[in-house]
Amino acid sequence: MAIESLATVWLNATGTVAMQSEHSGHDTVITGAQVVTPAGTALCDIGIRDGRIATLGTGLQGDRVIDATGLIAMPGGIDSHVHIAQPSGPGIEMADDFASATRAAACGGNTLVMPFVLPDGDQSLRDATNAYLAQAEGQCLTDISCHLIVKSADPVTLGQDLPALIALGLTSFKVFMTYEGMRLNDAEILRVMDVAKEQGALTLVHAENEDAIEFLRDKAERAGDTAPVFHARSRPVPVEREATHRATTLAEVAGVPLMIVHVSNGAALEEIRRAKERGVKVYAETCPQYITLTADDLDRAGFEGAKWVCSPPPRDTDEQAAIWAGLEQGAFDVFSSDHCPFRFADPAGKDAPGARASFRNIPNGIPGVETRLPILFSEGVSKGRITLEAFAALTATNHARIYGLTDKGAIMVGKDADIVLWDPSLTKAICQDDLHHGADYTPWEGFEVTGWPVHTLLRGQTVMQNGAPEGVPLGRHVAREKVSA
Ligand code: DUC
Ligand code: ZN
Ligand code: ZN
Repeated sequence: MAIESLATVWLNATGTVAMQSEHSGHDTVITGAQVVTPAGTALCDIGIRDGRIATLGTGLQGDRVIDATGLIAMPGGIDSHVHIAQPSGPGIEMADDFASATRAAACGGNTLVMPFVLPDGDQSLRDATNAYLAQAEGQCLTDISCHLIVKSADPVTLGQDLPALIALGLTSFKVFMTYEGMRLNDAEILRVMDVAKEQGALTLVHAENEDAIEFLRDKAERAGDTAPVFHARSRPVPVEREATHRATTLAEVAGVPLMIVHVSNGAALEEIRRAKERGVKVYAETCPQYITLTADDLDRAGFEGAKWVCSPPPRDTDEQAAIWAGLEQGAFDVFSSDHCPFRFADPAGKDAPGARASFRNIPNGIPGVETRLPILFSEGVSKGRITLEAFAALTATNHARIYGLTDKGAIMVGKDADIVLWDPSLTKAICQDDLHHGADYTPWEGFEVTGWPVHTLLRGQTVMQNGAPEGVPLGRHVAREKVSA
C-alpha cells in the first residue's frame, strides 16, 4: 500500500485525529517525517502538547518546529534489559552509573531503559530498591523502570517485599538458574512464580544449567584451558536448551507467563516454540550479540577475548542464522541490549584479580545500550530482513505492552512523546570514541552500519541531537501496570 493512502486509512480509522490542514496549539511539531505507528507507516506531522502526542495530521502548527524531512520517526527505543551500577562482587565495579548509562541510551535512540535491582549481600529487596531509586534520582537523561532480581526465596522476600514492590509498580523480576549465590533451585523458582501469579508480575528467567556449566568449567581448568574462549566452551548450547525447557515447564506447572531473556541459539528457541504449542505463554528476548558476534571473538590473542565474555556466550554463524529466522518469523517479542558494562583495562572490570588465571573470574557482560538500535536497524531494516513496523515492535512497542508501560512505546495520540528520528542513509563505523557509555571499549569497534538515530525526544524534550546529549536529566522512574496470568 502506498504511504499516502495508508496514511489516510489509518488517520481516519483511528478516529483520534482528523486530516486537518491546520492545527495550532502545539509546543512542538515534527514535520515531514515518515512516521512509524502500530497501524502502519505514514508521511505526516506529529503535534506534541505537554509532553504527549496530541495530534497526527498534516499542516500542523506549533511554537517549535522540527523539520524531519527525509527522516523516519519511530517510538523512542525501550531497552528492557540493561544493568546499571549493579553490585558485581568484591572489588568489581560496573562501568556505568545512571548518568552515563542513560546518556548513552539517549544517544542510541532510547527514551526508557529497564535496569535490575540486585540486593547487595544480604540486603533486603525493599532496601535495595529504595537505595537504587535514590541513586537514580536526578541523574537520568531517559526514563527508567526497574525490574527486581530475586536471589533468595526467603519468606520476607516472597511474603512481604515482592507484594509491596509489585504494588508500587515494579511488576517484573528475574530469577537465575546459573551463578552460585544467585541461582534458585526448581522448588524455589516455583514458589517465586506463584507469587508472580498471585500478585500480578512477570517472571524473567536466565536459563543456563549451573551444574552442567560447573562440570565443564572445572574440567577445562584442570586441563589448563583457562583462556577467555573457554568461557564460551563451558557454556555450550545444551546447557541453555535444557534450562529453557525446564523454565518453560516450571511456568507450565505454576500456570504463569514468563520471559526467557537473552536467547542465543536455535535449540533454545525451539524449546520456546514447543512450550507455546503446549499453551504456555512464553515471551522471548534476543540481543545484538547473538546476531553479530561469535565465540571466535573470545578466541583472540592474549586476554583480548575477555572483552566479549558474556552469558550466554555468542555462538556461531549457524546459530546467528537461527536467531535471524526467529526475528523474521516473529518468534521473538523483544530485542534488548543486555547492556552489562565493565571496563577492559581495569582491575575493577574485565582484568579483575585472577581473571587471567581463569576465565571463571572475568566479569560477565558487554556494553551495548547505545549500539542496540543501530545494529538492528542496519542488519534488519537496511538489509531488508525486517520491516520498519517490526523494528518498532521489537525495540519499543512490545516492551511497553509486555511490561505494562501503558503510556509508552508507540507513536499514537495520547502516548508520551517519546520519539526518535532516524536518518536511514547515515552510514558509519561504530567507534568507541563516539560512544557515551562508561566502558573503555565496544565489542562492535569498526562494525559498519547504515541508519543512525539523529534526534531523541523524551516527553517532547530533546535529549540528543546529532550524536550529542542535550538538556538536563529529566528522566523519571515509571511505575508499571500489573501483569495478568
Ligand atoms: N546475565 C545477564 O542478563 N546479563 C549479564 C550477565 C548475565 O549472566
Ligand atoms: Zn542473564
Ligand atoms: Zn542481563
